[in-house]
Amino acid sequence: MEYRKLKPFPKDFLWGGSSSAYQCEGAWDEDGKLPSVQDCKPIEEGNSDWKVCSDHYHRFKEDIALMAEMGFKEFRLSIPWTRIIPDGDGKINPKGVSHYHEVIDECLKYGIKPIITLYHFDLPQALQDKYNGWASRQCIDDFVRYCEVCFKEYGNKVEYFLTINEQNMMTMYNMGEHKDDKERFQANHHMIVAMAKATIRCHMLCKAKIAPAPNISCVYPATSAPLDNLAAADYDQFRNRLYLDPIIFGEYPEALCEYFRQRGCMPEITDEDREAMKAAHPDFIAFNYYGAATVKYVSIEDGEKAKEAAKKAGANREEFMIGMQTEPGMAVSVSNPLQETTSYNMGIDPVGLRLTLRQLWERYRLPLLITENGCGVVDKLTKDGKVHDDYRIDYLRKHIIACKEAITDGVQLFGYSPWSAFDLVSTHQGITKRYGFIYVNRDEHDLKDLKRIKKDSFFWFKKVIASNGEDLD
Ligand code: IFM
Repeated sequence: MEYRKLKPFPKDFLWGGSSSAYQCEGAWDEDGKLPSVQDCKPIEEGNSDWKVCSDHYHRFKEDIALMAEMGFKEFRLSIPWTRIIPDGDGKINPKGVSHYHEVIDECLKYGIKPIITLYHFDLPQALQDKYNGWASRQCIDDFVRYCEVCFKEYGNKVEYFLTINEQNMMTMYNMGEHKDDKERFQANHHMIVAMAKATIRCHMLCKAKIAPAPNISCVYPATSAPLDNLAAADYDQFRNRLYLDPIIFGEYPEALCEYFRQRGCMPEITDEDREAMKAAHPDFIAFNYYGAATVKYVSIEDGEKAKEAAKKAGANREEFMIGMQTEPGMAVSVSNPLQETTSYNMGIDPVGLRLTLRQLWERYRLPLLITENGCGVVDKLTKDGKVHDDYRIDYLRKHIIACKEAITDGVQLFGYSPWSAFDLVSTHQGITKRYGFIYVNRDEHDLKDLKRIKKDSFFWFKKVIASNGEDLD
């Protein structure tokens, strides 16, 4: 609906920006850190590796000072498990622990609240080698032990922890490279139990609030056909609710359980797992949003054929994506000609953001925090030493208005943390695809001087924050 007047953002609304360690820190083997699975993954052709990234590990003071200049109220960063417990289950690394005390203290010096992601795709490689990572139940206890170190060390200065970033993307795109769906969904279940147990321990050990941080988007049916509408509801269970219902309600969505059973991939759930899932109560929901999904119905037979064809195509990324986005007898994800996209084919859909916010609020009744949303494109450093990123301003403006509309709808939204605070290395498109308010002067392989340059969006966002979201011009 269209309102005549929109409500203002709450007075203490958290404006800021996000990052993840392996994409910005560099220093991949310094101060006792051992490799994570990200450090060991083959690099896509033409892209830079993770060794230096934006060199944030060494330049965090400069970066945080710039965030303070923009007026940030929060900064979302991740702590790599491999800096705190380098091999995942052995000795605690004092240098790693003290580094994040310094980072957190630097944020607090400026009144910026650090929001800490405990896991952002970066499993210790040692655990991958030792027991096949999340496919093993042992990973639950090792993750919880690592989280406990963080709660004890930082819990008296950090107000917000996030357990696992984009668990749903890891499962949907099989980032753990599991051998089949049975193992893939068992690993997913272990992550759910690990989050539940970490949530419980956080509440026991400190006063901080804690939440999951999946990538959530509303799902549109490709047509008004009844079966496409069913596909949209089913895909919502698969894409979104599979990762939120168990941690918030303590139960998997029912229809999806039957679907998994009939496909032979229902995870084994112990009584202890159920108990932890029921006893865990996240304080809020953090979520990343980059555009709505659109699906159409696909029969079991056609879906199986599409998956087989994708498998045969092997390493071809496009075919791989088709395979991963097809759920036989449920839905296939399709592109939406009515949704605008960026040059990297990512959605630009602020209406979808409003709808997503409403659906989350209506379903779970927990306060919401947007932990990622942003415009990843090629930015050009012009001869005058500036970056005129009016497209980013336009993108963010539309999404901030959508947040305001959702707040007017009654949604309890308490922060907006776009991706990313400053330029960092994208997982698939390297540093070429940039999201930040602050330009980092480097190319894919030429590190140049890594100088920080304020983009036009820097000055614009500063104004937005100073006016608490009223001045969006
Ligand atoms: O770079 C990623 C991030 O690690 C997780 N969310 C999506 C971002 C942009 O693609």
